[in-house]
Amino acid sequence: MSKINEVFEAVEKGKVKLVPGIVQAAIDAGDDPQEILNEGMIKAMDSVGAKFSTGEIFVPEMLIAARAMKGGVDVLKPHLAAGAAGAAGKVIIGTVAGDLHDIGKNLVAMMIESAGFEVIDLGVDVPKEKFIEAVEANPDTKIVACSALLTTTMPSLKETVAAINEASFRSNVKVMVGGAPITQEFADEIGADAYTVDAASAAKKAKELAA
Ligand code: B1M
Repeated sequence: MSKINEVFEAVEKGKVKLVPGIVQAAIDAGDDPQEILNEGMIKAMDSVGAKFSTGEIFVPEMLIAARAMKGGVDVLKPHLAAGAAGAAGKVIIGTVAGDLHDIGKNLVAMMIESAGFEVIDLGVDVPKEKFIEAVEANPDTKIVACSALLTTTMPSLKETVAAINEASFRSNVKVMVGGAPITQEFADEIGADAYTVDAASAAKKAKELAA
């Protein structure tokens, strides 16, 4: 019997210690790893977000759920990612300044890595200057990928893309953006080369852009 509901509940309730074992049990029971991620973990985080919006839970609970999800992703990683590391080129990724959300960014990094890229992850709350410096230090970079999860950090994403668009290396790199509040329209408006809705489509798009 599918164990995806158990994954959902354990992540939603922030059962940090239990999640890795439950995810492993789901894999052992034959559940599809992509489904464990989408239907178990990401849906649980959506539920956590909805409960936060209605004041049912607060930041500490969101943080614990995030920790629980990370433990589950660690177990899933070898089952989701399987690529020839580095062969497709270099990608620099980070969550923009002012934004501390990293689960989506980490999933994008993981999927891009599994598509054969070498990923340099700058982490969260990354100032635009740090993106620029990272590309300058890695002139063979093919893609800069920026994540933003808050409506309040959309301006920060805009500034980051503007800085990259003004940099001397601009014609050598492609800029990808994403995150829950981002849309294709916003990506076009700020001058990014590509927007994708999730980690799997980000990896697919990265392949196309680097070809
Ligand atoms: Co925050 N948070 N949070 N939070 N948090 C959201 C985003 C929110 C929607 C919750 C809500 O109110 N419903 C809301 C934003 C509202 C808005 O802006 N419209 C919110 C808020 C308000 C806040 C604070 C302001 C709360 C406060 O302090 N009062 C605060 C801000 C802190 C800051 O960043 N400066 C805050 C803090 C936090 C925690 C630190 C507690 C924690 C993050 C921990 C961590 O990441 N290590 C947290 C969490 C866990 C969430 C929710 C519940 C879950 C986020 C998540 O990991 N989702 C979130 C609600 C929600 O998302 N439903 C919420 C799962 C993840 C897989 O999805 O990140 O969307 P996501 O990534 C997706 C796609 O977006 C896409 O691919 C991924 C899936 O494949 N994607 C890309 C992401 N980046 C991409 C890049 C690409 C392409 C695709 O190309 C480059």
